[in-house]
Amino acid sequence: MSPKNDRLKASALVPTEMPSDGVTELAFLGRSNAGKSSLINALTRTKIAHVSANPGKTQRIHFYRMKNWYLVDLPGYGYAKVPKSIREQFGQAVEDYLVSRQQIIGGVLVQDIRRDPQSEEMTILRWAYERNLFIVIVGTKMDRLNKHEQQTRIQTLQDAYQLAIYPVSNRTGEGVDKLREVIRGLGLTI
Ligand SMILES: Nc1nc2c(ncn2[C@@H]2O[C@H](COP(=O)(O)OP(=O)(O)OP(=O)(O)O)[C@@H](O)[C@H]2O)c(=O)[nH]1
Ligand SMILES: [Mg+2]
Repeated sequence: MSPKNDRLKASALVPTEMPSDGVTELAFLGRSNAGKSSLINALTRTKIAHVSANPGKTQRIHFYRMKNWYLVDLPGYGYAKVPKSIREQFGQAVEDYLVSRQQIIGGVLVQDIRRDPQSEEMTILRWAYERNLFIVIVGTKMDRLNKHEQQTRIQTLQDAYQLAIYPVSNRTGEGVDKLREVIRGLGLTI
């Protein structure tokens, strides 16, 4: 195993492949290509998560070992070029994980700041609310917009989600410190 992956505890599709030590988990989820893996690397100041120009790359649930928790990188959904049968398998894996995993305390819903939420995002919020999970919404790729567009998009997404949006750029690092503080506020060391 390469050194950059020494924090990878498990790569799973079904519960039997997931860690069974009961350690708290915080999951990163969102549409394929939204910037989940890039955000994980920016937050952890590592290159643990694989970033690719080809969407749909993260095809299993990855558990990364942090000090007192597991950071969970869920497969991105909604990428049309991934065959339908495989897409459904990922979707099912994400749903099963969110609906039944006991160790999870919350999710970081990663969303390209330029896109509007769709039914998948609203479904994820509903699953989270049903279980009283903590949810933080992160708007990525802020560097792609000018200042005026940034303000407009943040407001639009806040109205759509009825939640605060944490804007970030994984490229410039803008907003990443603030999000790290939110995670620390959950008692998770990062
Ligand atoms: N400009 C810019 N590009 C970004 C940002 N975050 C991610 N990207 C780019 O967006 C593409 C997808 O990023 P990933 O981090 O692999 O996205 P992902 O959500 O993990 O994608 P899947 O694993 O396919 O679900 C890559 O080309 C990244 O370099 C950002 O904040 N700004
Ligand atoms: Mg990824």
